[in-house]
Amino acid sequence: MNRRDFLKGLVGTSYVVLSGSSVLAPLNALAASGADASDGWLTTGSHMGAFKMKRKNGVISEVKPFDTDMYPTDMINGIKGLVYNPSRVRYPMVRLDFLLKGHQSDTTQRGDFRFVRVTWDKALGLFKDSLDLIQTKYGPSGLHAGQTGWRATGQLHSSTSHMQRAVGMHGNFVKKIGDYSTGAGQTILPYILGSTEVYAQGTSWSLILEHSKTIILWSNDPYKNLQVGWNAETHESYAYLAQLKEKVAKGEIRVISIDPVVTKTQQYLGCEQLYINPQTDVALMLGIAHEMVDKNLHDNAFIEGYSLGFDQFLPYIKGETDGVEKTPEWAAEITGVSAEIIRDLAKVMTKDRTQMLMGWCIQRQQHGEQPYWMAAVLATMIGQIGLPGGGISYGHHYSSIGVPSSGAAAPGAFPRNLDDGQKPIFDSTDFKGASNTIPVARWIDSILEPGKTIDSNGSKVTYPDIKMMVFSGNNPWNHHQDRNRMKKAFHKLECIVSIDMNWTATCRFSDIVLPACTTFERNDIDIYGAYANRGLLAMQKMVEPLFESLSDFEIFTRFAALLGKEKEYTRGMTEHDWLVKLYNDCKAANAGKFEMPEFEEFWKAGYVYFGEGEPWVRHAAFRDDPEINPLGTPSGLIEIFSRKIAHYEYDDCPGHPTWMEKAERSHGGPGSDKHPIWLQSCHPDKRLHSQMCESEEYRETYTVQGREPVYLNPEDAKKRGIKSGDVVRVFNDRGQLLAGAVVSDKFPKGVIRIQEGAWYGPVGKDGSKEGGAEIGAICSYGDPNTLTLDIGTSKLAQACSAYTCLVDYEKYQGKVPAVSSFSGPVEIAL
Ligand SMILES: Nc1nc2c(c(=O)[nH]1)N[C@H]1C(S)=C(S)[C@@H](COP(=O)(O)OP(=O)(O)OC[C@H]3O[C@@H](n4cnc5c(=O)[nH]c(N)nc54)[C@H](O)[C@@H]3O)O[C@H]1N2
Ligand SMILES: Nc1nc2c(c(=O)[nH]1)N[C@H]1C(S)=C(S)[C@@H](COP(=O)(O)OP(=O)(O)OC[C@H]3O[C@@H](n4cnc5c(=O)[nH]c(N)nc54)[C@H](O)[C@@H]3O)O[C@H]1N2
Ligand SMILES: [Mo]
Repeated sequence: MNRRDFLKGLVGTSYVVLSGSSVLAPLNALAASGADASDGWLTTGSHMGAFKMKRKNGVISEVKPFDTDMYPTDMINGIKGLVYNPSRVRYPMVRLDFLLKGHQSDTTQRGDFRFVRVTWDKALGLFKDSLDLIQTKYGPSGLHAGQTGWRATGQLHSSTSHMQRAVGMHGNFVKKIGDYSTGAGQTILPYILGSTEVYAQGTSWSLILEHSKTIILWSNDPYKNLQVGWNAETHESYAYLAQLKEKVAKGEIRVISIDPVVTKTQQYLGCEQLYINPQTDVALMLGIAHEMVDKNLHDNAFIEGYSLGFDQFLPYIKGETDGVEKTPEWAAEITGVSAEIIRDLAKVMTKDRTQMLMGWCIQRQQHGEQPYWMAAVLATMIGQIGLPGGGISYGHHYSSIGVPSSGAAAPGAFPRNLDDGQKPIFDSTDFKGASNTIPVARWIDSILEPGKTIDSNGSKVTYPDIKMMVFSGNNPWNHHQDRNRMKKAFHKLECIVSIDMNWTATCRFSDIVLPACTTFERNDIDIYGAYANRGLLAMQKMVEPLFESLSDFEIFTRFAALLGKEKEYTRGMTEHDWLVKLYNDCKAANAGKFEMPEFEEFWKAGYVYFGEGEPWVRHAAFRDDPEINPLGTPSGLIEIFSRKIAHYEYDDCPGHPTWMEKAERSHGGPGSDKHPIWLQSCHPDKRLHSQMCESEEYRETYTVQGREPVYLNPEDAKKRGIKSGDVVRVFNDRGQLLAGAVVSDKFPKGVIRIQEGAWYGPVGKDGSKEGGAEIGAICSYGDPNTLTLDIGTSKLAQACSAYTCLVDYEKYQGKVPAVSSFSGPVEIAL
């Protein structure tokens, strides 16, 4: 029987839904079956830091912070639940209708969560068949395997690299440029300051503490956001924040948090908070600039010596170009900050040494390029760029930026791309006139409108006709905006493959789901301290992979074997060989500078320590001599006016920073008459995006009636008859969700927060999981991206605009459906 006949034979076959018990089998009992002689304390790392973990009877029994971590995150209490939780993908599974009909399946069923268990061989075979079909029928423009995200740390098991190398050995595919984090910032700042800035090492905290008199936290909550890092966090930044708190208390440093919301950092530091209407920061900055010019507070010498284009910008401030003078009164009207405070800010920021610390949230909104550009202009007008404790930083809330780097060479990683000389089986690079790279947040647009040409950072992008997607190490049904629009796009895809540890919403909307093991079920090496690069951590396997899960290395080694390319893939090395090689290469690179023991000794000790680095000032060399050390901008100077950008003639990103109204804005802005509330979907305090939402007991420490909290302003809530503990329906024309009310005076009128990363759990009108496939289905748990707007920031960056989003809410009246996010699929036996 050939495959087609086999599949045909299945159509009409009756099937049974397996009862819940098989899906929710007691996990600890299963885990305990792997009892191991080598019990004891082991070392490992993760985005949340380094830990010691105790293995008892083959099960993780205790987790405690690493010896050197003085400020461990509370999330450590959720770590065990990452391994033992009911959302784990236990074995390879295929969506029912895809198993029956392959690429002819009814794609509107996608998301109904009906899956059939298959063997690894079967699943990998179907995966390869689909890739064959796509490459044969459509070529590389039919396949997108380029999305990335917060896959577990570790230089060997980088899941995205494994997937892209293996799939790349089969054929070429569409990739992405930029990321959701800083898409607008990293695109605009190279024009203005000559580098992305967002991912650059910043002025050392010790120098900021020594020299700054004023620190502006602009849209910035470092106390919350430094809990996690791109590599295992040392959490050393918290030692500096503790010193800052002391200096604030003594009146030695004035810290002003400019934010619509009272942040965790503001509460910790006990510093000043300046409320601002959401999405209006550019207007505030323009008002401040106007006052600086008006009172001649700006540093003319610095502007002349180090920047270009101030004279082209000045007429805009003065209203000569558009008839609107950007006075403090004008800004007050838009921002809700009084003209008096704006005048005072101009004085304060120019009086003493002022360090501006920008968060990333304000560039994840429409025209997100503008606040970053205008902040650079303000810093230029202040004239302290390149001085210790002065100027501007775009990263001190992220991954140990500001903690001096040790200067040691970091270890390499398992290769993402093919080795020199290797060729894919399907070697075509014919993208049929479409682009092979698209802006990261525009992939849904591309699926919906193939062939459309858009502007993007000075060039044109033509959307490829994507028919298949492969996801590993990222969770697009968390990270992307507008779920109902995503459903429409997914109806157009023929095949979706996901590799994950958990039944994320992305797996739910996939056709083939492959179980990866967690980072605690394999060996790896991590960089300890991200930007600080304090040393190397041994990530020692705690327990054997649960159920039928495999490491990403193993999954794609098996996949490569199917392609007849196993040796090419692994270079003939085992996982252990790779670990030793990565370590030894790093040892060789550091020879004579940093002593590293032999691999075995390192592995036994659990870590190598490189020591501390030297304090450092960002942009100091440029300040010292801008001719010898020019910035990477076209002129080598700070570009207040960019000829290059002006030349693009974009209506939504002109040649100098500009205040532009948003598509949706609260507090009297567009759309607020219909949906008056601004939804901010900030990064979660007790999760890493969607990761750790699956950690059951820990989740229960913050949920309300089992649902994600929605933080509400007391007056707004009262008006709607809502109190803490109620179930609330939040809605707009794009979607609806249920969440649990937490009424808090930290949130101003017209503002609510639902943290991103809340697992999408759609249910039908009857409350069923299967009904979650429907467009318009309500989210039973509270994923804010059910509601967010899916547009590019501008023609320049085309980045994510999740924070341009208006909603309304009410007390939920109907029968409250069960949360459908965490219990795995509806398992079907054929
Ligand atoms: N509304 C709104 N949306 C946002 C944001 C926002 O602020 N508001 N923020 C945006 C930002 S800045 C970001 S960075 C993104 C984050 O978006 P993502 O990075 O996509 O989010 P994560 O939830 O971290 O997804 C990582 C996935 O990888 C899986 N994973 C982890 N380790 C491994 C592994 O070893 N192997 C495999 N195969 N899988 C693994 C995890 O289980 C998880 O499902 O979200 C973006 N979306
Ligand atoms: N605990 C934890 N930490 C994390 C992450 C996580 O998932 N969990 N994710 C990491 C990642 S990938 C990223 S990209 C970073 C994200 O870093 P950011 O994007 O900087 O973080 P957020 O906490 O989302 O937003 C910071 C602040 O911006 C404010 N804000 C929002 N809109 C506006 C506005 O219009 N004007 C002003 N003035 N303020 C505004 C919010 O109220 C919030 O207090 O965090 C990193 N750190
Ligand atoms: Mo991010």
